[in-house]
Amino acid sequence: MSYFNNVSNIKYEGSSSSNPLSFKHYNPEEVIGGKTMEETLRFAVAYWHTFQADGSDPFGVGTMLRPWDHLTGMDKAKARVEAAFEFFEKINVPYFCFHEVDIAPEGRTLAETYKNLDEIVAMIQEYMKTSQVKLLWNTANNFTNPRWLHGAATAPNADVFAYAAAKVKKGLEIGKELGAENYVFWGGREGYETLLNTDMKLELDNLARFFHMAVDYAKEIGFTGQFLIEPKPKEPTKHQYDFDVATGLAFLQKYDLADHFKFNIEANHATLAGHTFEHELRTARINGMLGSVDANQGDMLIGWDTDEFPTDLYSTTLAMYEILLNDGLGSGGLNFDAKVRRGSFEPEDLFHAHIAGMDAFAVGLKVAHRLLEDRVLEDFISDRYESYTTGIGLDIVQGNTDFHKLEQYALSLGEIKNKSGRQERLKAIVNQYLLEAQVASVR
Ligand code: XLS
Ligand code: NI
Ligand code: NI
Repeated sequence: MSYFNNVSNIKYEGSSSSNPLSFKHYNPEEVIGGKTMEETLRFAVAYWHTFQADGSDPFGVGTMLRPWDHLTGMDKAKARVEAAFEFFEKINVPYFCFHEVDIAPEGRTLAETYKNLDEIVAMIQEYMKTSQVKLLWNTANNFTNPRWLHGAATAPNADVFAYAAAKVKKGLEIGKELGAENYVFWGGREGYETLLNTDMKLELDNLARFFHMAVDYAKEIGFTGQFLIEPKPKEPTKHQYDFDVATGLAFLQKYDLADHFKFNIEANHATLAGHTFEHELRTARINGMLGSVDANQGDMLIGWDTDEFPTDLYSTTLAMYEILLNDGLGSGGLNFDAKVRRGSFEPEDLFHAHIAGMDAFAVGLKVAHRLLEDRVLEDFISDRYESYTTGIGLDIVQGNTDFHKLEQYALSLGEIKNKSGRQERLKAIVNQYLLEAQVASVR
């Protein structure tokens, strides 16, 4: 049975190809900086957006046409697994990611949900035996069902906390069974709507207790995947507790969890927090906490999480720059937490969208690699901070001075001379590298 009949395996054809169903820049075997593109980029398909999303929005019903539409319940779930593995193979991604509700329908009871999950997980396991595709991460959907309306691990109701724990426990068992390389905690409804009814301290303490129990259980069953927190500042709640990387890091450090977690950074969540994507990547990287990426992009004119496929080459370049400086993503990857627009309702659009995203990151990788090779920004930056390599600057960074000595030094200074930051020049250089990457691959 084939679900995407009119699409065959997507191949690299180079930037001069006019075949829309081909990669123009993503050449999985091409070696850049000692690693193949496939090894560095580690792309993943998000099960929820690609096989579940129906295109509905607050103003209209679903629009997507999918070859499994006529089915229901477990039959639909099984068709989706078949379709998913066909899609993974045709688009040539090495990884996928899911919430448990994406792969199997919730039952009337938790036990029934487990039963549905076990059946689908066994089916996925069979497919994984013959397929190359691996599980980048799984996660729990503890936000859609009405029981989560006040949150999960931060809910005011202890029964809800217990139910959330059971779901994560099961998720870790599934992750172990399927060889997940990471396990993700996105905040869902962990946050608040109004402080008038919220015990913020208890909710945060409980969240930490929840994470500690998850760490303990992973150890108990021998689940060795990396734990990841995915920050987001708002939506669905007004204030999400895992606001951004800096907030998440302070939380992890306060509760003695920092050794067990890294961050899964989503581009659109960064911009919702009032940061750039690269700011969040940098904050995680310099703290040794950059784990994985939800590769998408937002829309500056729309104030919510639009989860668009990433096509902005400037942004993918600066993201890949951080990722290369991080020496790659380790067990993480670039997961397309992105959905086709409501008007792009044909199955074929799923291919066009992934091709666009994969090519955008491939260009980003090439350009970032050349920028690093030529030490364009590195040399400029080390020159900019040169004053800290000798004299009083060296004393400061080596801890050999104090306010008395610094005051004496300052009093002896004549007029202070600053150097230009050359921002516009640097942006022009990055553009030059971006355009040259294009030209080079057309030749
Ligand atoms: C929602 C999040 C979600 C996580 C996984 O905004 O991005 O999709 O990635 O729960
Ligand atoms: Ni995400
Ligand atoms: Ni998102």
